[in-house]
Amino acid sequence: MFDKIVIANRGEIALRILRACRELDIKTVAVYSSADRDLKHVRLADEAVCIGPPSSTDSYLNIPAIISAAEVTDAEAIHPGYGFLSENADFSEKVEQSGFVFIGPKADTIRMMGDKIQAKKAMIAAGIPCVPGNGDPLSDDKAENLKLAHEIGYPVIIKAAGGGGGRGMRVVHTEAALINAITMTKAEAGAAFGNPTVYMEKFLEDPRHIEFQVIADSHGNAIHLGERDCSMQRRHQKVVEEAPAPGLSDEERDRMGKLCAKACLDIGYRGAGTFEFLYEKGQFFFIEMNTRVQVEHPVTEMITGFDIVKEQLRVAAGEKLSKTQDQITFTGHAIECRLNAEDPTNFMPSPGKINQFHMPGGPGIRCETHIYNGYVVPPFYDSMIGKLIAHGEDRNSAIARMKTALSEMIIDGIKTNIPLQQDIMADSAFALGGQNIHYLEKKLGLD
Ligand code: MV4
Repeated sequence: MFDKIVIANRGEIALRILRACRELDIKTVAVYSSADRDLKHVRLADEAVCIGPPSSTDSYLNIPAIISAAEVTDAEAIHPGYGFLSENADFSEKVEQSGFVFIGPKADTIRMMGDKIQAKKAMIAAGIPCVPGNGDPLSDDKAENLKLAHEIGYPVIIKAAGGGGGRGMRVVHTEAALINAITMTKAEAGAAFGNPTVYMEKFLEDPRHIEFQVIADSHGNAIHLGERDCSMQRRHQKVVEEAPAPGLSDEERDRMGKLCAKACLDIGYRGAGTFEFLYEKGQFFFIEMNTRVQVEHPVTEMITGFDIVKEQLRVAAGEKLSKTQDQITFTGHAIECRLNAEDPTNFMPSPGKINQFHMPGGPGIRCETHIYNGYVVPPFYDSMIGKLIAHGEDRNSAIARMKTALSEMIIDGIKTNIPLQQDIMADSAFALGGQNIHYLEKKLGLD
């Protein structure tokens, strides 16, 4: 196992990684921007290195500064968390070229999954069901594109190969709108991602977002940890996640999970990863693969008892997976509410000083946050300040525990989305489970 690693992130996930390191007796180096001196994990880390000014570009995205921090502290590996450099293939490559271990997949894998066309091709080859549409780059031949859209059937969606997470896509409902939509999406993709390549898919009108968690070692072993339903989202930001997905049968979980684990072996995957699917009328359609640990990983940990972050560290250090597929079991139901420093009505960020913080507790409650009394939420980064996770023997019990915990929690001094989360937990359609990706935006009157 590693002796010392650099945590190249901030906030709750940096603290989560630090805790995993402590359990495994790994020393930690926190790297932080000058706006983040008072972060909880910076205080708790064995060593801390300031890597630049507040702007992410100059600190958490500053590759030479982070690698230098690893060099001066004599660390062995770098954990990128989520966001920032976590899915940057050039970072992963430079980390490894500098003699450190990147805690994640190989640079080539990250690069392949970052190109949505290459990712789709790899998944088709691995037998993963994909959205109708061949995944070939669109040519400039208008007649050919019209023919393709006709074959797929309207509505279709034009997606940028360099996009993802909701960026660089356009829905087309009629033949008359197709050619212009392709031209526009290409131009935007070229400007935004430096790659004008686009492809065409059938547009699924009201799917759910269900994703499978996998983890693989470098000895030819891969397992799945079941799925999460992340359909409660607003503007491509997840708000509530849960596991298992309401209504999914054990047989479907087993079948899809095993297909994902097998695909990991086919593509030579290493580390934790997520296969994202759209789920409509009982069918799964692959859209993207995430090559990092995800914000919502705790709901999977709660129903499996499997520590995903510790396992990331183990497999990155060259150890074999600590469990086989047969040893993974699913118990009860877990729900995660993201906690954001924002106005719950207009979603404007609400940074500032936390005058009072009371963490909820009780059976099945887990609170992942770096905030504390007197902590000042800086204005420079994402507004997520933590996550509240509730586990129960079934979905209703998890919701009841979440409601209790939300009502106990006090975050004073800044605005938070706790009232919105309470509203969702009390929603009668949410109580039924299985709402689609448009439900929350419709409820909020944005549609
Ligand atoms: C789609 C789709 C419908 N049909 N692809 C959005 C984010 C990116 N991961 C892919 N996205 C979508 N791709 C086809 N063929 C609808 C979405 C989509 C979406 C997907 C997941 C979660 C939330 C979403 C919100 C709007 C659109």
